[in-house]
Amino acid sequence: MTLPRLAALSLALLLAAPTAFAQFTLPELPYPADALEPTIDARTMQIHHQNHHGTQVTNLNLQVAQIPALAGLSVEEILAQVSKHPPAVRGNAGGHYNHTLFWTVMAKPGTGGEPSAELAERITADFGSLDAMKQQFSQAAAQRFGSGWAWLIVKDGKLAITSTPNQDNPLMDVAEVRGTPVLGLDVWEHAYYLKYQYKRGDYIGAWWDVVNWTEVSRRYAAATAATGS
Ligand code: MN3
Repeated sequence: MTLPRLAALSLALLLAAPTAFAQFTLPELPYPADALEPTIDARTMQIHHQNHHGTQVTNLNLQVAQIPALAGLSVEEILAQVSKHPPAVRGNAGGHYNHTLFWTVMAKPGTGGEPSAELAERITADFGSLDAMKQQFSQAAAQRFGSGWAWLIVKDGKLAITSTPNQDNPLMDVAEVRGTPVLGLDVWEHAYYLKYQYKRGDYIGAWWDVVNWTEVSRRYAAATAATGS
């Protein structure tokens, strides 16, 4: 290879390097991949994080490179106007937001704490009790047909439970019920199939052991402060 050609190739590689100027990056898991065992096995966490979420981040950056209107926007800003963009933006921006939240609202069994006083009070006011909220949330997760998510959201200063198909979420302008998620559960088969196979209900029931209530409480406080309610 001649020197000018080598230089041209190097320049092309430099310009094409997706990591150099990536708008979005795959966050590290906030704990080791085996931290959620026995509820969620390490292999599921590794594949889920590196391959599923990782691919969504890569594909979201490819979309951003092709659509100038997305440059410099946060993922939340993209979700708020997602109806204006191709389905690939909806799936990948949704997937990136959803998984980023999902990793943070889980913790090693026995370390997730309890809902803050403010959150506990709101849960009692809106659902009657924590157990009643869990039951309603679990039902939403179990009844989501096919792939999707269950959510606990702040909407007009109150808590509500909803579910979305695919990688949709309540921040999207296309969502049936809109609000700010404080807790989300991935019920795609890739989230549980290695350990639970077809038994989604067992996965949902076990999952409460790894909920990080400290983080859910922090998100609740942020969501209510942001809406002034
Ligand atoms: Mn997933």
